[in-house]
Amino acid sequence: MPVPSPLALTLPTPTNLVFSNGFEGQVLSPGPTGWNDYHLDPGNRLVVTAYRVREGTRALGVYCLPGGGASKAEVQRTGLHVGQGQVTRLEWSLYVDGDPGFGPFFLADLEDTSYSLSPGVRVFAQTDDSLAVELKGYGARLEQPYGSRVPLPTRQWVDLAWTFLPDASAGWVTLEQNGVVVLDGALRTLPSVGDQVLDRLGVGCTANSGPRAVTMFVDRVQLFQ
Ligand SMILES: [Ca+2]
Repeated sequence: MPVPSPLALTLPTPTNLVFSNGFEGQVLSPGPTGWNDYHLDPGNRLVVTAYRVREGTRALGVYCLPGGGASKAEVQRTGLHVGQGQVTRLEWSLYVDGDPGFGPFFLADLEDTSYSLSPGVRVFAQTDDSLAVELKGYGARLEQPYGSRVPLPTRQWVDLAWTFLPDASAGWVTLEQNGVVVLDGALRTLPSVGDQVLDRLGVGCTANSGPRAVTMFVDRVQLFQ
């Protein structure tokens, strides 16, 4: 399997922590560190568990049935403000407890809830399990180049860091997988010109478009600006 050399990041790394949750305390809470909403479709499950943990004593367990773009099991943080030019970085860890070949599977998104269908940016595993980023509804997608794609490994914890410059015309995205830069390129990252603000973070199974049910674990979620 080809493994690309680490690249120099082209975006600055924001260090102001605006949200942090590792599923240790009261998970759903209106306070500054809690998840304040969730989306759970019938048959799917969200549980706080000590079974697999990246950090601390608890993590989020996610079970998500396949269902095109309609099957979700995610926790959400609303009331965020990710606007034009505000470089934003999401760090989180996940463990896909199953065989390779689970994609397409959507792992995290930041959306504008003030518009119909909540347009926004999202990280997903493609059919070959390599990670990509797209602007939902606009056909804008940044993929790893063929020949050097690094699949998201399964049955192990993976640390992800997604940094992006929100911009309706000149956006930029980097994605690090276990410290290796797997995406670094231009991508439109805001739905339209103007005062568009991405206000809701979702992590977990933000959509299972793959061939089978997926069990995964999520921990150590941090958002920087
Ligand atoms: Ca934890």
